[in-house]
Amino acid sequence: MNKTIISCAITGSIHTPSMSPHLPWKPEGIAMQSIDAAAAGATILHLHARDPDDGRPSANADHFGAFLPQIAKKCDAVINLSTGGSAIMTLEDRLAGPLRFRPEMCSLNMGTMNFALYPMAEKERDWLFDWEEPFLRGTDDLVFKNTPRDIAGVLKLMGEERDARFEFECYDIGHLYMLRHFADRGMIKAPIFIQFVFGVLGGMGADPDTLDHMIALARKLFGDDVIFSVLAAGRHQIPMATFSAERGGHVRVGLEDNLMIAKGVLAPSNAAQVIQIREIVEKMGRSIASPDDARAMLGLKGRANTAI
Ligand code: KMH
Ligand code: ZN
Repeated sequence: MNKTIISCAITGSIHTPSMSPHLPWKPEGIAMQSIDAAAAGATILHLHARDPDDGRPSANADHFGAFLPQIAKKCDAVINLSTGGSAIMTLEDRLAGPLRFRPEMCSLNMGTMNFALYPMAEKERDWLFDWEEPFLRGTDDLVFKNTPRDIAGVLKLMGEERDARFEFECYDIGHLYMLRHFADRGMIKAPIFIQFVFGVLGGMGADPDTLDHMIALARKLFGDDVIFSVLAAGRHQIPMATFSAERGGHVRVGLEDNLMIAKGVLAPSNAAQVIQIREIVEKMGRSIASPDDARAMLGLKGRANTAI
């Protein structure tokens, strides 16, 4: 199918409220920006929760519940809930929202790793909330824990028992081999949707040669079962997404991964980034996958089978 899936990651757990006034962290803002991103062409909405009082990363199911019904009412985009949450959370915490809402998709991070955000604390800023600077600085000694037992647990609870399909987040070569290991254990259904993640300090750097290697390796390990997409942090977001689309892959944008729209210019919204990549993809002669196209391509169970 000559169609490109645009995922949009609306808020995440990396950036903090002081970094951009456009980063949505209140439930109304997360809902509004999600609906607008879908209207702009986002096929999949990748969602994290935030504490409505101060924007800190949250995995509280009630915090998800404060925006998911509004989104579901106003758009048909595929809702993909993070099981990565934030590296400061336990896996049990991270699963609260996905367990309650049984989404069509959820993310699954394929390895334990460093997830270092502390360079972002170096920029001079007026911090809006007390938690932000220590949160970022503390990531110099933080492990993002995704052991084989953790991964197996998510596959069982969300995949086997709740029929969700996955955005397999692979930040390194070893993560592809871990994915192969779980395929060999019979725990993964094809098609396998891999999100190559570039530019996180602790994972692979944003380099087109590395992307080519990852694509070749994924095809070697999974053959035709693989469908790949690319996200890259910060200024690499659009260039790496473009490389992905040029290679027949899919793309992810959104303020979770990048706050800018051009050098030195904050993105006014998630939708603005969706429009930016959409125009690039359409100029290549590709069209954007609708949510139902993505459901067919990825074998999703459908919105009606969720608890959203
Ligand atoms: N923010 C991305 C680099 C997840 O939600 O499971 C990683 C991510 C993880 O999206
Ligand atoms: Zn995420």
